[in-house]
Amino acid sequence: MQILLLNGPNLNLLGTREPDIYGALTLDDVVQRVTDAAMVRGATVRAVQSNSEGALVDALHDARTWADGVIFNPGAYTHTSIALRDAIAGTGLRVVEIHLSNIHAREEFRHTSLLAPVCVGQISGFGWRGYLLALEALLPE
Ligand code: CA2
Repeated sequence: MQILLLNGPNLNLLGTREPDIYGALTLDDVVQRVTDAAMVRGATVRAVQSNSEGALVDALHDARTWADGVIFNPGAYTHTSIALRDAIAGTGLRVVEIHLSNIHAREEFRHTSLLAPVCVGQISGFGWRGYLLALEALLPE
């Protein structure tokens, strides 16, 4: 199993600010923990982070050729991006949408995900452990 771990805008700042909302781990820490957990299960992880919508679309297109599943935190593009929705639907990839914070308990504009309807499922509010839950959801029983 090969997994794309895809993170969107501002998630490169993890661990530097707002630890009460997003936790104290850096993105590198999160990637390492997911990579370690995947290795135990015989899976490999390739991590990509971008602040650009188009680069995230490109990463999804590229993953079509090699990934068995995608763990995707689209950041604020969750709430705005028809392009990312079309990319997920168009590639047919199995994508789990993940959020560190509980987007449904925050501002109204975060309650809607344009991507969730084309994802396998959504995990929200469990901090960095949500990435491990997403991994588990993608791996075979
Ligand atoms: O809860 C999540 O994982 C979000 O995807 C994070 C996004 C937010 O726009 C979504 O509504 C929910 C924001 C990521 C910002 O990350 C930062 C991390 C540390 C410091 C500043 C920003």
